[in-house]
Amino acid sequence: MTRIFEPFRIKSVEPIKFTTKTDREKYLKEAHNNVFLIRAKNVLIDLLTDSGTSAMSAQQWGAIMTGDESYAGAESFYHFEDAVKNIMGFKHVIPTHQGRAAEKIVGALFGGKGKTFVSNSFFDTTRGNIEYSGAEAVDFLTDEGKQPALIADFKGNMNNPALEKYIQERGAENIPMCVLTITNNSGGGQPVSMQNIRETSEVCKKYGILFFIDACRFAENAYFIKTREKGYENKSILEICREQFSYADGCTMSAKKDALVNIGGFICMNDDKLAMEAKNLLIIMEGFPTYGGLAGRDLEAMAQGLKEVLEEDYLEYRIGTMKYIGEKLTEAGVPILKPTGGHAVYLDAKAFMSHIPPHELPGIALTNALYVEGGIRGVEIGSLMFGKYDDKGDYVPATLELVRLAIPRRVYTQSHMDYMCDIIIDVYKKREQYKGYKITYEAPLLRHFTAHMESL
Ligand code: PM9
Repeated sequence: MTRIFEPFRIKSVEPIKFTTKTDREKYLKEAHNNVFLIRAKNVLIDLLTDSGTSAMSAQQWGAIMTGDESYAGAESFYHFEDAVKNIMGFKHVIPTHQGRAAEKIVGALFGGKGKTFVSNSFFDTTRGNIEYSGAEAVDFLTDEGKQPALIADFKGNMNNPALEKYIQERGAENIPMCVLTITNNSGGGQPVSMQNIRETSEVCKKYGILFFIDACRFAENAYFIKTREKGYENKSILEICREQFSYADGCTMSAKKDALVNIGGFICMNDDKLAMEAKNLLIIMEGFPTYGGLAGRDLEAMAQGLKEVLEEDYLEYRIGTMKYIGEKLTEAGVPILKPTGGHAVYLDAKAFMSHIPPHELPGIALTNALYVEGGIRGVEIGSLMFGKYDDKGDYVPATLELVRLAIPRRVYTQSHMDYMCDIIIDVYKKREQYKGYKITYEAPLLRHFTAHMESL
């Protein structure tokens, strides 16, 4: 692939501030060598997350002006509900202010001590909400998904034989819910096949376990099914999306991803009694069920975004962007997680910075080098994020040392992506000169957000 064709014209722009390498060295030092603590205005290309960072369309901004801000029964709610039902087909649609608020309600409804939730891979916030309820969260990712260099079509799949064996051992009565994350963010934005969705649903039905989809990137997943799974090549994205959800009892969604908005989320389900209980919790936690912690204008933006995300030109550009970056980097010998997924490119920092041992945080060395050399902000997904101390206080590194470059939707052009690849390749060529880091401050939980570090 030699060209990314952005299927839009730009109507409104945001300036990018240029900084020098000396400026960036200073900003990084002031931020204690943690890119989370840098002011966004001092970042040239911000790839910290694809969540809530989408550029909205003229139609979405137009819809925002028509938002009905009535407390109860606003028209905007019904537009939003129709848009969700059209794609997902569930009977009840409950808005929340973002994904983790939906997860909190699910955790409160179904969680509790002694219970176990199962998944292909729980995202951090989903796991956090389950564990906060007193329950535990266990992953059953397919073996293919655990091998960064292996090329396979659906590396986000659930390992259903392992799941079924676990259900038999643990007892289905202790497992209230199975959550299938599509695409699988923690596993590299890798897709889940329709066959795997169907099989997971069958396992859940057999044992009477509720089957929910974590739907954040449902349209990106559908595009992979269309282009990679036999029998789906002639189906529309909408048809594929509907089939994905037809196997589930409900879903949680962070609309900050595939609804192309800056804030929003929702829960869907078919069961009347459970939906009533969820709405009762919603009223305490988020707001009345026809706004759920959002303004009417946010509901309008979601309704419109959910239409735009189904456009094939858009999805081709979106998934094609990751492929384009992946091919450019691979050609230059840069080690990446393969194949590229739907929303991000993951650099394999263990191989990239092979001279830096895990306890000296190779992913941080790489993240910080990309910022200093080119003003690019990625995020370490390695031993800073997932490293632990065992019972004796000895350091246990993460299994993988990755740096995620999450691409915001419709924000950057091919020129930005080319610039980013040039910087990564340049850093790769002189990788031996970068040093590791040691942690000088860490919070007891989720330390990567606020840690302070020093170069070794
Ligand atoms: N994902 C991401 O950057 C937002 C930042 S979290 C530190 O990848 C899945 C699969 C997600 C996700 C957020 C959420 C939570 C649930 N499931 O951020 O609460 O990728 O809207 O969604 C982030 P909210």
